[in-house]
Amino acid sequence: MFMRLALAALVVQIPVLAEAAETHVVTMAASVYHPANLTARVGDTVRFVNDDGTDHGVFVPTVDFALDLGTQKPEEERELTLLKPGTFDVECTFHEHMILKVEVVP
Ligand SMILES: [Cu+2]
Repeated sequence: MFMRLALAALVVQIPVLAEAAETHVVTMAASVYHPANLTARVGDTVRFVNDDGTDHGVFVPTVDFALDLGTQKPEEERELTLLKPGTFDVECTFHEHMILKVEVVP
C-alpha cells in the first residue's frame, strides 16, 4: 500500500519536474507580427514564421538583447532562444510599423 502511494506521488510530480522549455510561434502575415505581445520564460524559443508574400525580418534594437536574424523570405522560419530575463522589442527591417514586444520572465 505504501509503495503504491509512493509511486502515485512520483507520477503526479513528473509533469512539474518536466516543465520543459516551450516554443512560441509568431507569424508574420499581412505585415504584422502575430501575436504583437509575447510573454515567455528563459529557455523558451520563439519561432518566427513568414506566412506573408513579402520579405520580413527580426531585428532587436534593445540594448543587451540586440540581434538581427536577417532577411526572412516568404515561408521561411527562424528561431530565437531566450537566454535571459527582460523585455525587448522586435522590429521588421522592412516595415517600421511591425513591432513585437517580448517579455522574458525567469
Ligand atoms: Cu516586415
